[in-house]
Amino acid sequence: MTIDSAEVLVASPGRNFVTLRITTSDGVTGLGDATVNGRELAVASYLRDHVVPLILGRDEHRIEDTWQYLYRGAYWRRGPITMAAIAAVDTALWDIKAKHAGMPLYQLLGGKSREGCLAYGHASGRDVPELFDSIRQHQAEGFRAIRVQTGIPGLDSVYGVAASAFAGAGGTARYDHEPARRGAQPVEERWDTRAYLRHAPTVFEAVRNEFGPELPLLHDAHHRLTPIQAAKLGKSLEPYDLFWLEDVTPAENQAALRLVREHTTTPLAIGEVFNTIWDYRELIENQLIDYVRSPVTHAGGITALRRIFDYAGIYQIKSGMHGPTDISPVGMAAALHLGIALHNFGIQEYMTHSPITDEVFQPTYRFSEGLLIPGDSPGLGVSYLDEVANANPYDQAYLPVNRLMDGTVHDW
Ligand code: KDG
Ligand code: MG
Repeated sequence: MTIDSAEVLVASPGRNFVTLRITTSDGVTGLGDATVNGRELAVASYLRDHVVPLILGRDEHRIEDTWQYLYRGAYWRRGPITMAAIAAVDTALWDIKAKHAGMPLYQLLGGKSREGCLAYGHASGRDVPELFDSIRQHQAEGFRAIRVQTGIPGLDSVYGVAASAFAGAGGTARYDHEPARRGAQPVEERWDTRAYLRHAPTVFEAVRNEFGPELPLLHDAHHRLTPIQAAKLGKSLEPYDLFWLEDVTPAENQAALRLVREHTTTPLAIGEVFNTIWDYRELIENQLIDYVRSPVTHAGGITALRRIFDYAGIYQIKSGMHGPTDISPVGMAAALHLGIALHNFGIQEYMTHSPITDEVFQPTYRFSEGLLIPGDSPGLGVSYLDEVANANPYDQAYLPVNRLMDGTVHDW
């Protein structure tokens, strides 16, 4: 049995997604997510022009060999586009293998290590009262762990706060934090680090006073701080006992995390923009982080991400896979099959998809009492309805660009 066809499907049901569908000579299909937010067409071209021609006719069961062939064989290694393309092939081949076996994928990854994957949702508000409403709504929906982001006095819009909360920002529902905006140019935002560092501890103090000490709280600094600013933030949030503080500094400089670590016991999570195990080497070996943020979609697929988690597990570092809306239901299903099987699972980010997205992908995973549970049908348990997808063609969208108050381009 061989790979007979591989289609690159680009559509915008609710937001843009790139999906790879592999079909084998005996008619089994597998899906992989290759969505790179704001750069979708680059990965679609990489797949169509350079990967699909290489995998046609290959033995669909040789997952490891295909991974090595695409990674080492390209000569040009790593990077988000390459690794998302490899991830899509890898995920689709795991989907196919599990369908051949007649088992949900997690069975091939070692079976269940737990009943479900603890998920965290995104609560946000322009101010503290709005944030409290959002936290209450998430608790009512069943979330047992909650990410907290708020507006900052003096700034018009801030990462992580539902776009619709900001007048004229184009959001449609109260809590629809979707950072990519449709249009030919990215939206520009403004950022003030000192205002943020002053404001953040006051928000967490208010949340702890209102919701008590038990609720696991998370926060994303979204790569905006210098190492010493990050250290200061971690220290100032210590009294509020965060589950994690995420992406405190731009991740390229792994050594920066040593400085942060030396100053704070707030747990650190990083890596949603990493693509390989090499991006984590210093962080894991020196125990500078507590959670690995890479998702299946951007880190070379199940084969490669499993290696990162096994390596992290040696140092008691846990998984915390990225799960925003730009990880498609295919990427989310892959995360849940891996997460339920892993020993060192930590938590799963879960930003629910829009109804039109779910209509295309028909995910069988479910959210129940704070846990995400992968489907039990053979494979990943995700479909792709061409008719619905094709009615929603690709529509260019970009993540925002960030500038400091004086106009200097800053990390977003
Ligand atoms: O595509 C970028 C988003 O997925 C990212 O900004 C979301 O930081 C993010 C998160 O933690 O979900
Ligand atoms: Mg993040």
